[in-house]
Amino acid sequence: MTDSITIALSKGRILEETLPLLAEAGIELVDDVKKSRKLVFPTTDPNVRILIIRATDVPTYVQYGAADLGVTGKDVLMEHGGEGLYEPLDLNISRCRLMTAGKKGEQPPTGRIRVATKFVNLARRYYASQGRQADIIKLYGAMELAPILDLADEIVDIVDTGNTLKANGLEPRELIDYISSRLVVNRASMKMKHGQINPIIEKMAVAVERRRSASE
Ligand code: PRT
Ligand code: MG
Repeated sequence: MTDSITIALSKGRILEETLPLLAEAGIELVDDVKKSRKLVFPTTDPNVRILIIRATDVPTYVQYGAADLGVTGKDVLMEHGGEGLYEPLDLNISRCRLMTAGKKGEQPPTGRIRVATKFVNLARRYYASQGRQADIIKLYGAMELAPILDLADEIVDIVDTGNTLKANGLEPRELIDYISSRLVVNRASMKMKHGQINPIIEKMAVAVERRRSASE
């Protein structure tokens, strides 16, 4: 029996960098996602469909089995907590760093610190691990504004080139972690649909490894 497989992806860099890897596993989109308002897309494999959802929703869809597989940033995964998920493969794509940042040339306060971020769980754990008392302020975007407007002493955000911080008068402080996107699999699907999911993981792993050695 062949089960149907649902893969959750998000628009933007993750979609763009994941599609070539899926293609090597024989899974390609039939429609042009950019021109469509649909959220569910068929692929060249009649048993596989792709969902396009918000990046932060990907672990949730996979956790509850609404999708069998998903691709998500390690940052999003750390914030979600990873409950109900296997993380079998580092895809080595959408790489960046998770950092604290503050106003350029300014020292962080020695006592209690106010931190603005969209990664509230992750930030709470990080400051606790450093033995620092932190008040975490949840924002949904434009974190860079918070220190400038004295909403917070520091932010926790993704940094790639550092240009966004710089353009807003901020500078990176501490590295929390190196980030890349991961393949995640629903725990029950991994058991029940093993025969279909395993070959996808293996073929994607081969594609990732080939890229890694080509870039050395
Ligand atoms: O955009 P949306 O709100 O829909 O969701 P999202 O921001 O979670 O999704 P998306 O597609 O922007 O990012 C998906 C994943 O890509 C993230 O979860 C990260 O794991 C990874 N990634 C890699 C990045 C970046 N690089 C990145 N540069 N995610 C975000 N950025 C943003 C960052 O937030 C900051 O505003 O780019 C800015 C920093 O870039 P530099 O080059 O100026 O430092
Ligand atoms: Mg974004």
